Formats: sequence, C-alpha cells, structure tokens
Amino acid sequence: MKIGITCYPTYGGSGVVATELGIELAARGHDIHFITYSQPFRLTGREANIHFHEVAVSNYPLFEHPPYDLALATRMAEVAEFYSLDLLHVHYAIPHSVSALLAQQMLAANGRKLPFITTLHGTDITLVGLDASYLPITRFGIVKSDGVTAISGHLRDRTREAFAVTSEIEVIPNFVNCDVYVRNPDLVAAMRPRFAAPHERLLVHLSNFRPVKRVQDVIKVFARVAAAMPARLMLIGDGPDRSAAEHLALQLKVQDRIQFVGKQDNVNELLPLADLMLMPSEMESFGLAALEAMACSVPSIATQVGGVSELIEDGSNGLLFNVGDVDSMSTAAIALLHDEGRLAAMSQAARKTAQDRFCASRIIPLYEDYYDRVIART
Ligand code: GMT
Repeated sequence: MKIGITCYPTYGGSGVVATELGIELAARGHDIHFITYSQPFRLTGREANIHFHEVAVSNYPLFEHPPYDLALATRMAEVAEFYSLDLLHVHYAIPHSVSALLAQQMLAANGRKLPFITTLHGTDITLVGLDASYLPITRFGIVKSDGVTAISGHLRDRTREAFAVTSEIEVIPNFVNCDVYVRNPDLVAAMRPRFAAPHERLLVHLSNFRPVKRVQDVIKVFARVAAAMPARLMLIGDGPDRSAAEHLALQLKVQDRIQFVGKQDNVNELLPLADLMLMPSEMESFGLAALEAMACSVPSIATQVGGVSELIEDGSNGLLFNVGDVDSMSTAAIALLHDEGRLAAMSQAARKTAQDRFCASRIIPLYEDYYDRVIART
C-alpha cells in the first residue's frame, strides 16, 4: 500500500507511535509518506520505503496566525495525487483529521478517492478535545473520518461518551518492537556504570515533563527510596515541569543522585539499565513509556488511570496506585527493590506481557487489516 502519515513529529507519544508504525510498515514493504512540519524525530532519513514531505507554512505579513491546517491539507492533497496514495493515516484529531477531510474533498473534485483514518491517542480527546471551543471541530473530524482507531478500550469508551460518537471505533493498542526494546546483558554491563554503581538501584522516568506526568511525584518517591537504600534516578525527556523537578530535587537534597539526560532518541539503550520505572501520571490513555520499559524487562510503579490497567496487571507485571499516593508508591518501591526474587519475577512478567500482547509483529497486522477494510468500504 501507499500510505500517507501525519502526526506531531516532535517529542510525544502519538508522534512516536506514528513514526514507529511508519517504520514497521515500510519494513513490511509498504511505501510510507510522512507529511509533517519537520522530520519525525525517530527517523534518520535513510530508511528504505520512507519519504518525508515537509509542510511549509507561508509567513505572509497579513497572517497573524499562519494557517498550518490549510498548508497541511494542500500538501496532503499534492502528495496523495503525485504518489497515488491509497490512504491517509492521521495521528491526533486536531487539526489533522480536518486537514485530511479537506484534502479528501480537494481530490474528490478531480474524481480521486482518498480515504483517511484518524488514530486517537488521548490528549487530543481528554485535554484538548474537551476544551469547549475545540469540541465541535474535534467531533466533526472524528465523525467524518473513514475509520477511527483508539489506542485503548478506555479511550474508545471515553471518546464515545464525551463526543456522543456512535460510529465504530477500532481499538488497536500501542506496540513496541520487542527486538529493539530488549535487555541486552552486554550492553547493560557496558553502560550501567555511567548511571549507577553496582550496589545502587537505578530508577527511571521517561516523559515530556508535562503537568499530566506529575514529575514532582517522581522526585518525591525517589527521595524516599534514596533515603532507604543506595539509589539513583535517571530522568529521560524534557518539558515544562523540568525546572520544578530540579527545584524539588534540590529542596529534598537528592539532586546529586539524579541525572537529567534530556530528550533522547535511543531510549531503548537507556531503559534496560534500570531496575524500576516510575510513571505516576494524572492520566494515561495507554502509557507507551511503561510498555517500552516493560519490553526491556523493567516493571513500573504507575497510577491506575485511563488505559494503564489494560497494560499493567497490578501485582503481576507492575504495581498500580491512586494518583498522588506518594506514600504507598514509595513504600511499594522500597519493598520491591529490597526483594530480589519478586523484582526478577515482575521483570520477567513485564517482558512477557510486552512480547505476548504488544509486540509490533502482533499489532502491525491489525493496522494492515484495518486499512484493507477501510479501503474496501470507501
Ligand atoms: O502523554 C503525552 O503527553 C503525549 C501524548 C500524545 O498524544 O502524544 O501521549 C498520548 O499518546 C500516547 C501514545 O499513544 C499514549 O501512550 C499516552 O498514554 C497518551 N497520553 C495521555 O493520555 C496523557
């Protein structure tokens, strides 16, 4: 198939999923065209079967707000026409669905068909979509899509309720390449000393440091763990709450035990170094960061929100708590890190869940099958 993919190409779970999906589809022989304002950050530009089309927005002085949505729609239509795309797949409803709808209508005027699928990731629905001013246009984009997928059953149900959508929403969960995200003992032996000494436990957090991630809770939990045993924390990512996290680390006197490594492309090399992941988010429609860690045999202390319990089974492959319950999260983390046998069992169960249920090899065919069905019925 010839597939156009649009996403937010910078740091964020939806962009990661869209990019990894494009990479996996290209590896299976499909021709993939990314149509975005910059090259998605996990692409090298050298992958076979992958093309990148930049959306340039004209900065004409009259435009106080340059019309990105229109520039995107135009580029989508051009690329679809020139490369004879079979389908557009947009990630994140706003504004991508509406731009795709416009592109579809532009091509229809020339007698060309261009079905489009919208994948909902969470914040497009739970935060942005529920801003009253965006609700009608988000709903319109969803309803007009030829196919809609959601990354968890929770997000599907939430979308139906909040937007009164009655049309079918297919659940296709997040996925991970289990050959790339895997604990390689030689690599761990070589890299771990950079982050922790052999007698120290290493905890990790990976996010875009938005308030919804509750990075301050990560610091609070870690400070209690560090008071109970030799431990270090690796923080991967960057974003608006980084300064607040640094400030809190200073206040709690754990700044010397924390390494802020910033945004990283190859998180698959860093995650396996850790013993435990902390994901105390206010909301997660799925929790891709926890899945990536699980594939690397790193279980999570996480919150029981959104679609997280579709991934983490409390007590088996991770531990779940109420949002903000720093006391319980700290107590549980300390107990788990002291119990070598239980930690090893949980690490194995985490890897097994990723392999059995969320490997790219299992999930990508679900997308291919869905593409076929949408193309056949449009
Ligand atoms: O979590 C974020 O801030 C980024 C956000 C996004 O839309 O890029 O992530 C969402 O999509 C991810 C990939 O599908 C999911 O794994 C995350 O759970 C989801 N985030 C939230 O629902 C808060």
